[in-house]
Amino acid sequence: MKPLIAAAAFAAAAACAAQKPAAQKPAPPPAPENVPELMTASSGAKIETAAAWESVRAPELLSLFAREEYGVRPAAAEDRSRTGFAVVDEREAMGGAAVRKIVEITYKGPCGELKFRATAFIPKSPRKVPAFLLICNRDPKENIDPDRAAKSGFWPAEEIVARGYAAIAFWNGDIAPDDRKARFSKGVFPCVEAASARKADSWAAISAWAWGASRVMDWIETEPLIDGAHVAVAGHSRGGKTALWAGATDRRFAMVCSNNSGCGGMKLNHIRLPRSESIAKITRSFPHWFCRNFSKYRGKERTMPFDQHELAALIAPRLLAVAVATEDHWSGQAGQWHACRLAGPAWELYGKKGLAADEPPAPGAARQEGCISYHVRQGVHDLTPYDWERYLDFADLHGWRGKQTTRKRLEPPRAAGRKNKGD
Ligand code: GTR
Repeated sequence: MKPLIAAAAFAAAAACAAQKPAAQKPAPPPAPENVPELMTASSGAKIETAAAWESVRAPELLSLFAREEYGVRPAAAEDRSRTGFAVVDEREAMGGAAVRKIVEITYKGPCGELKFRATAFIPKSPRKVPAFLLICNRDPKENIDPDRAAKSGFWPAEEIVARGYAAIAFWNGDIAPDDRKARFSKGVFPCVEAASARKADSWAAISAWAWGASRVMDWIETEPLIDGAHVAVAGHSRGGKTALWAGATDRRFAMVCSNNSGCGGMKLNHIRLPRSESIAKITRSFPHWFCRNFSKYRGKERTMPFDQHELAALIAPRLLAVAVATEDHWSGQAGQWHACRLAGPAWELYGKKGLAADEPPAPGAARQEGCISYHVRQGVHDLTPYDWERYLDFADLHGWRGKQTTRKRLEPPRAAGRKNKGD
C-alpha cells in the first residue's frame, strides 16, 4: 500500500472506531426459573440428613435419570461375573518415567462377547499413585496413542504422569459406536439383548460409554500400582456428559471432571439460554445418546420435573470439577454454573461445601476451595492442557498425592500377555 493511501485508510478506520459505541459490559445471564427442588423427595418429605439423602432421595433421583434421560442398564450388563480383564502388554515408557500397561477387558454377554482395550501410563513411584481415567470421544489414534507417536493436548499423558498421576484412557467407540445410523446394533448393545427388546427407557450410548468406564475401574481396583480410592473419571463434551453419568452410577470414582459438557451434562435446563443447545436439538441430532423417554422433554425445559443440578448432586460428597470455555455458548456456560450452585445442598448434608464462590470466576481463574471446582478457560469448545492442569491442581489441593498408601516396592514390569487376577 502506498503511504498516502495507507494514511487515508488508517484515518477512515480511526473514524469508524470513533463512531463505535464504547464496549458494553455483557448483560448478566438470566436467572433459572421454576427449578425442581433438590431436597424434596417425591413423597413431599424434606431431606435434611445425609442418611435420608442416601436412603431416599439419591436412589430416587438415580432411577429418575436412568428412566427419563440416560436409560436403564440391563441386569446382564451390570453382572460383574461376566467381565474379565488381562494386562496384554506391559513395558517401560516415557523415557523410563512410567510403566505402560495395556488392559484388555472382556464382557461375555447373554447374546455375544465384547472386547475393548484401555491404556494406562503409571508414573514410577515408591507408592501407589492416584489416577485420571479419560473417556476419549475423539479419534483414538490422534488423541490417546499408546505408542505416543501422536501427542495431543486432549490427553497430555506425559504431563499427567509428571504430576504424579496415572493417565488412563479408552475410546468410547470401542464400547458403542457414536453413530446415529448404527444406533444400538453394534458394540455392547447386541451382546446384552436383542434390538427388539428395547423399550422407551432402554440404555443408550452415554450409558454404555459410562459402563465402559466402570469396567476399566474394575481393573484399576485390582492394579497394585494404582491407588483405587483416588481415581477421577474425566471427559469432554459428550464424554463429559458420560463422565457425570459414570460418577453418578459408580461411587468408586472419587472425582468427576466434566469438561464443557453442556446440554445433557452440566447445563441446567430451567434457564433461558437461546444460544445453547436445547433438548429438541440434542435428541434430534444424537438420538443414540439418550433413552427415547428424554425426547418427551423437547420444548419443556422450564417445566420438566428434574434437572441436571440433581445429577451433579449425585456426585456428593465426592469431588466434582466443572470447566466451561468463554466462547462455548452452545454449552450454556451460565446453565453449568447454576447447576453447580444449586447442587451445593447435597455437599452441605455432609458438612462440606460445594462451590466456594457466589459468582463464576473470571476467565483464566478457578475456584477450587470447595468440593466443586469451577474454571472458565478463555477460548472455544475443547479439552486442553490448561483444563488438565486445573483438574490436577484440584486433586493436589484435596491431598490426592499425600493420601497414597505406601507400597513396599515398585514391581518390575511383567511379561507381555501375562494375565491379571480378574480374568
Ligand atoms: C455437539 C453437541 C454437544 C456436544 C458436542 C461434543 O455437536 O451438540 O452436545 O456434546 O457435540 O461432544 O463435542
